[in-house]
Amino acid sequence: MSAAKAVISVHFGQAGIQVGQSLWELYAEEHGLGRLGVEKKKQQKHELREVFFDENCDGRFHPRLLYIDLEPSVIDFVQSVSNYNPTSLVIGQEDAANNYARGYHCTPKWFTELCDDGIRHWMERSDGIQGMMFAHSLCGGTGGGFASMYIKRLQDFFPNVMKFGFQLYPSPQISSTVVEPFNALSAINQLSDTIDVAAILDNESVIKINQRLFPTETITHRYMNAVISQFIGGVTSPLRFDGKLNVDIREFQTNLVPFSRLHYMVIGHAPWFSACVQRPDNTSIRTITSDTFNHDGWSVTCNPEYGKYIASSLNYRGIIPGHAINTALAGVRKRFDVEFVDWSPTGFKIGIHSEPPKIPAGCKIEIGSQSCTMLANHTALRYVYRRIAHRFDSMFAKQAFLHWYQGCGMENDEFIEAREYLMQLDGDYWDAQKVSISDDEED
Ligand SMILES: Nc1nc2c(ncn2[C@@H]2O[C@H](COP(=O)(O)OP(=O)(O)OP(=O)(O)O)[C@@H](O)[C@H]2O)c(=O)[nH]1
Ligand SMILES: [Mg+2]
Repeated sequence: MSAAKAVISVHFGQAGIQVGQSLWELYAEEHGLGRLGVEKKKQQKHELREVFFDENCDGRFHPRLLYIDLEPSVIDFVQSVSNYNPTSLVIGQEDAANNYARGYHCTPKWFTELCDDGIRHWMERSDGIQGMMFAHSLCGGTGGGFASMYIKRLQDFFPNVMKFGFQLYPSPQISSTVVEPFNALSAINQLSDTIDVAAILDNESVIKINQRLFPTETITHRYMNAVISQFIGGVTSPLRFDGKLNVDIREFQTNLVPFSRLHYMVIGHAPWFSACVQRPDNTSIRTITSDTFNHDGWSVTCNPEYGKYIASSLNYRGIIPGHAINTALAGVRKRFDVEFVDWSPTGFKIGIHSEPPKIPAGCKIEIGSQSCTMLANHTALRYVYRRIAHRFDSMFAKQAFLHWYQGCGMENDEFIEAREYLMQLDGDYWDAQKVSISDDEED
């Protein structure tokens, strides 16, 4: 079967694949599919199931995805519980040991060719591709190093296919390994010219949302990935369901990226509920809209008071009258922490579709019948890049850990170039923000 307007999703490394596991459970639930892609519910008229799923001749719907990891254990586990189409799995023998350079420079050719086979398989089964979506942590060797190299390769093969990344960045206070800033900084630089829109996340932000929802529980990856899936599911829902004021994948870019370098987005989402905390009485569209702009429900640690919105796209789900959204946004415009750059003052691109959000069985998050997910281009993101640069600088100045990278063929110049890119980005955000005369004395 062919699929029109297909999206191919590629998940790299442990974080990318485990997030994928939660996300595809969510997609299956939202599209009425059971285990092994068997249809539980007939496809609805407004449902664009074929965008993310491929219907096989046996009538089952297969996720149009690739799971790619340089080592087998994560995919083996995921496969033992989910039974994906084997064509979707690209498995290596040895991971990149948290080393960007090892993933980027030392991956065997046969592995890259297996990835090509996977992409080719989905390309051949589709009538047209509207885009590719990537999910990975930039902090690891596979998700940072190999993914950067491979996405650049895809850019050479398919320069006109829109590329959308969901990227996990290092958190401000917590990290699994000390070299995360080295890996992330290099990956951000390598991906800067290949990714059209990057939605960024960090685990600290995700853990804080979880801690509010489940104050007495230990927050595991499963909890974190359920929250991340709500973010990603909210962003992709206009591609998966037809609606009033629809948004397609190119429109994200057209509306949100005024200069190609500034293509990084924060995701905001509301409401967040759980069985462990009391549901607020008021879950009107006004409250949901306002909460979407509260940075404690955002995907990345970033304070909007330190910057301005360049653009934002709001995607509503559920039965919602347009005038309720207009009233809610009029209220949001008055907030002191919602300020737009003065050369782009209107700012809100709205999408609405009537399909309410869902959660897969076993997920402890609760949801209402309406939700709002925002993708926003915001100049306060410069502080995310500053944070990474600062942590990089202190280790680089001491030449700490560099021998691991040099041993895999990476030159120090590559780090220096990546560091310069972050500096340029910082300057670009400042230029985007500063137009108004009164802002002169910042920094
Ligand atoms: N949110 C989330 N983060 C994860 C998960 N697994 C790992 N991480 C984070 O991802 C970062 C490390 O990246 P990984 O994805 O484990 O590394 P990898 O891409 O497999 O690369 P190598 O193992 O080095 O080859 C750390 O910051 C972890 O905290 C997960 O399931 N969910
Ligand atoms: Mg790994």
